[in-house]
Amino acid sequence: MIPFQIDASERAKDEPEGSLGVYKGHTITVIIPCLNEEQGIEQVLRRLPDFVDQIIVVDNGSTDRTAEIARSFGAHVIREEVRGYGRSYKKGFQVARGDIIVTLDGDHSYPPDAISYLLEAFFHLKVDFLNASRFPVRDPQAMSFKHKVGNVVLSLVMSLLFLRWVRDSQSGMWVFRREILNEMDLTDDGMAFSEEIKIEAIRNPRIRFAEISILYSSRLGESKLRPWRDGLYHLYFMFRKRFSRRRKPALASCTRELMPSTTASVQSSSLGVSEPSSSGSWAPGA
Ligand SMILES: Nc1nc2c(ncn2[C@@H]2O[C@H](COP(=O)(O)OP(=O)(O)O)[C@@H](O)[C@H]2O)c(=O)[nH]1
Ligand SMILES: [Mg+2]
Repeated sequence: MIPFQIDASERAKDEPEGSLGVYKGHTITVIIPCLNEEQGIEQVLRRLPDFVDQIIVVDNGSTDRTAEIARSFGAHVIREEVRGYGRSYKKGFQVARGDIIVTLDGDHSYPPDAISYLLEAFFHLKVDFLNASRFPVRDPQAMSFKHKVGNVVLSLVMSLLFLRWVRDSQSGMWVFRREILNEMDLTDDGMAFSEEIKIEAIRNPRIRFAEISILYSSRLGESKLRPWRDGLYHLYFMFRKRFSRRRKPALASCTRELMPSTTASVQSSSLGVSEPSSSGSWAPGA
C-alpha cells in the first residue's frame, strides 16, 4: 500500500485543453476510476454537466475501449499501472486542478445529472465533504439483497466505531474540497479506499461532513467487486483504522506547495456549523 502523495510532474502530462467551466466561481474536477467500463463510461461522460472544468478518467489497464471512448469525449485519461480502485483515485488526485472534486463510477450507476444538485447542497450546507448516499435504493434492480445487507452492516459498523452516523459508507460518489486532501492519510489502494476517505473526513473535526441521497441505478457492465472477500476486508480495515495509531498526513507539505489556496477557504468548525478559523489557517495533522 502506498500513502497518498502528490507528484507535480503528473499534472501537465497529455492533458487536453480544459473547458475552464466554473460553477459559482469554483472550478470542478470530476474523477472516474475505470476498469473495463466501455458500456458505462460513454453514458456517464455524455451526461456530465457543461460547468465541469476537468474530467479525469483513471484507467487501470482496461482491455476494452474504455480509454478510447473516454478520450473521444474530451476526458483526460491517465493510466495507473498498478491495479486498484484506491490506487487509481490517488493517481487522479495528483492531476486534479479544480477547487472541488466530484467522484463517481464509470458504470453509470451514479447519476451525473445529480452533480449540480450535490454542489448546491455542498455549498448550502457549508461542508467540506459531501457523501452521496445510495439509500434508500428505489430501483429494485440497482442493488441485490446481499449487497444491501452488506452495505448496511458496513455502514453501521463505521457509525459505531467512529461515533458518527454514516448511512452509506461504501458510496463511490463524493463531492469535496480538493484542499482537504492535505489533511488525510489515505493508505488503501483497493476498494476499501471508499470507506477510508470517509473515515478520514468524519474523524477530523476540521472537515465538515454531510450526506444526502441520490438515485442509484443498476450498473452497465460487470461489477469489479468481490462481495465476500471485499466485504470482510472492509470490516477488518475499519477496525484496523480505528485502533491503529494515526499517522500524520505524510506528504502534506508537498501537497500544500501545489495547493497554495489551502488556508483560504477551509474554516474550522465541527459538523455542519460554519465558523471562520481564528488563525485563518491550519496545519495538516496539527
Ligand atoms: N482504475 C480502476 N478502476 C477500478 C478498479 N476496480 C474497480 N474500478 C472502477 O471503480 C468503480 C467501482 O467499481 P464497481 O465494480 O462499480 O464496484 P461497486 O460499485 O462497488 O459494485 C467502477 O467504475 C470500476 O470500473 C481498479 O482496479 N482500477
Ligand atoms: Mg459501481
